[in-house]
Amino acid sequence: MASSRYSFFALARNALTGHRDWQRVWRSPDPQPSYDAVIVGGGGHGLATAYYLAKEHGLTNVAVLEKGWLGGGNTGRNTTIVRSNYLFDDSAHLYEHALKLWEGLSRELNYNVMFSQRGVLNLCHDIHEARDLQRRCHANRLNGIDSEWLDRDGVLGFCPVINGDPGIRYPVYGGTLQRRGGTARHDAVAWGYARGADARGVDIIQNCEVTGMIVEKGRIKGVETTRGTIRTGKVGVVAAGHSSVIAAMAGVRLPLESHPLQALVSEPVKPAIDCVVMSNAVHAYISQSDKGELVIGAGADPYVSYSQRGGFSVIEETLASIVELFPIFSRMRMLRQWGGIVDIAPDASAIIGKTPVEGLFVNCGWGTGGFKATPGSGHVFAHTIATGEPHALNAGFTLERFASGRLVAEHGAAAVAH
Ligand code: FAD
Ligand code: PYC
Repeated sequence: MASSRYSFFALARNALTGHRDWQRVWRSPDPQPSYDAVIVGGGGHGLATAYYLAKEHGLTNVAVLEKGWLGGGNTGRNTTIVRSNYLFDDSAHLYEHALKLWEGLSRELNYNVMFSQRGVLNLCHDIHEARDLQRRCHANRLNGIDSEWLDRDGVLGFCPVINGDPGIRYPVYGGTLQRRGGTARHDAVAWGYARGADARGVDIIQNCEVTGMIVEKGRIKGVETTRGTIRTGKVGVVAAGHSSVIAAMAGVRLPLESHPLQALVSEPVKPAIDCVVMSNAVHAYISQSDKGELVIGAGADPYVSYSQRGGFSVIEETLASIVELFPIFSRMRMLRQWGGIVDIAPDASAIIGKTPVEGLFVNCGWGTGGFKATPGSGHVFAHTIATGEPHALNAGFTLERFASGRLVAEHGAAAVAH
């Protein structure tokens, strides 16, 4: 690793020379005519998949094809909440696997992903919600996942900027706390995995849109792209809100709906809230970024769309809830708002595995909550692609479950948005 003295002078020289000698962190190769495996989608999940394919399975003749720029999809648009407090065993194990990987990720990638375990507080506002949260808290603990039930005073003690007034529209009743949960730097995760994959020989190809699938006798044979045809026997589709569009190119129908999910940030202020607070009932959540901006999010827009903006009414309702729960923030000005397209499955859980087309694999359906899964998702999907068999941790997340009825109904744990 370069010394900090070298880094300082290199930084200064680059700043003064218009970045002429800036060292690229990954190569920018032209697509080859064929690869052993092709990953469609250069978000965190696709890049993590490529990284673990190379690192753990020795599969390095791999391309990641990204229609735009790395992390320009939901990876760069999300509000970076990481937690593993899901209800059912299958999900709890998968998200906890991811959380454990998060805990060592900066070291693993030698890249600071700024993972901050500041605690995630899930609020409830009445006894019915409290029973749901308590049930999930008990289930988490049975699965070895840290989770604490806090009554109203406990909540206000942990996060004093929350409004404790019992007269508000949704007074705080209590909540659960996962202390190991928190936030991470979204771009860094994509860049760290990209650098690690590239260093192991993976070709990362941006501005390369997949426009068609080549399927012969029920087997995947390659993909058509805006930069030519690429032959391969294995394709992993990791394209979030566009997964169903891409799978349809191979004749596979996925049970997904694509919805906009919005977020916004305020002007930066001094540290004011040192944890993450979420409330399903009022469709709002908040944390503070390292820059000082309040990071605020909403529920998914109720209609199907591919517009990365979202409707004003949704954000207006969310801000009304935030102002009621946090009167201290009522005079803050909002700086930026955006949306991402999330892929929502009927049971609010991911789909990771084979499809009816041999050699075609999907990793999608993460909906409003896949950022937290990024390392775990890439890790198990790489195993699935390399071996053709599910990893023990994604065996429950098959596409067939929508025919068999063995659903993993995580609407309650899937945060504010489903
Ligand atoms: P993406 O990052 O979207 O990557 C998919 C890539 O595929 C994109 O870069 C896209 O350009 C590319 N692509 C699409 N079509 C093609 C094509 N034809 N050819 C080539 N490439 C293509 N999750 C959490 O856990 N915590 C949160 O706090 C959280 N907050 C969120 C807030 C918002 C506003 C949004 C929108 C999402 C949030 N999520 C959150 C969900 C999370 O962002 C996603 O589940 C996760 O980032 C998905 O990662 P990905 O790599 O699968 O998808
Ligand atoms: O899954 O924790 C989550 C989440 C928070 C905001 C959007 N998704």
